Amino acid sequence: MNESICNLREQFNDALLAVSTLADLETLKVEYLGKKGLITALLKNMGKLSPEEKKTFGSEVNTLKGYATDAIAEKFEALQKAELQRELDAVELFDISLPPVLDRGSYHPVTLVQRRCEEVFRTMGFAVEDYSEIVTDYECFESLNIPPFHPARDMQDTYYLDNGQLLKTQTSAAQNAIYKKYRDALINEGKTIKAVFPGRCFRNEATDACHENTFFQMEGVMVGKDISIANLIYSMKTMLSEVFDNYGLKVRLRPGFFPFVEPGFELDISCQICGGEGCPSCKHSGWLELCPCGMIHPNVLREGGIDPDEYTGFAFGLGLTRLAMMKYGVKDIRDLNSGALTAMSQFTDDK
Ligand code: FA5
Repeated sequence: MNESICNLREQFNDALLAVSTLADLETLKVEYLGKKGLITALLKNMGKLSPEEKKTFGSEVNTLKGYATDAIAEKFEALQKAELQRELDAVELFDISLPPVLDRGSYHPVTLVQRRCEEVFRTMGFAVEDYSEIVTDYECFESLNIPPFHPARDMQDTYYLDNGQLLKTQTSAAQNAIYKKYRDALINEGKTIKAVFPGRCFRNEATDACHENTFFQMEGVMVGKDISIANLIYSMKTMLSEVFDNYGLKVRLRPGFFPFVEPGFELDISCQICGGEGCPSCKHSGWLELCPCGMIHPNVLREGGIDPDEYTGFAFGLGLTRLAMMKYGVKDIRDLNSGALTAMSQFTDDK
């Protein structure tokens, strides 16, 4: 065998023996078999040899290459086995005969308050409706008396899809479809429209203790003959006293502007975290905006195919996520989207 090939084979054997990790083995492989490796380099010297010598030398280099390739593969397998064994040795032994811990999960606090509200509204004769999270500009704004470029749009920036649709900013986006669904029963059969529609809403805005970019609302509407603010206040009071079991809750109604109601109100509840003293959860005001509401604007009824000279109605947009905060004493709304299962499971016995 050619002396330089013989020397390189010995050098390779010594180096392989010294390798003890997979990473070092990879380095060795590149060093000997890589494009610029030591074995490959041998072939570059062949130019000076006679055709006969070239033949023998080439074949010997190839034999060495095959030998090194096999030896590296064998070492790779041995090192991999050893590494696996080390990992297995590090695993703590456990008793497989112990009974399993079956954690079956729990309802999210928002789901709990949503179901409670649905229950309460059902007892008052409201239908519970579902609606899409992706809506058109018409559904979310234009049908609600908010034309393009109306300044009220600035209050609700959202996430737009390439096709021009958007993630709904408010459950009010379903109002128009609800009016169209029930108007025949209203007009032909004299049936008052009563519906609530909970849903996830999205807003492109900064988050804090009482604002999230993804949150839940429950919209409610009642439309019929002579529906008045008295009906609105009664429905709101009934819902809140049922959800909070009448416990120490103060409510206030103040004027509020929304283009789709006239008159419009903000319905606030006393902060259940600080008892009204002021804290970060209520922006230190002692009150939390929970459920804006008002008498449905004539333009909105008209757009839904209902004659505002004949029928009136109220609408509200209850903040379900905030309601869950207040009901369960969650100080920061962001915790409700945190996915912290242990934290969320403490609010329900119903697992
Ligand atoms: C609206 O969304 C109106 N569509 C409500 C409405 C319906 C008014 C029908 C009149 C008639 P507003 O942006 O204020 O209004 O949101 C309503 C409620 O949703 C708030 O009071 C609050 O409880 C909740 N809410 C709004 N933004 C957020 C947010 N970023 N994070 C958590 N809750 C929110």
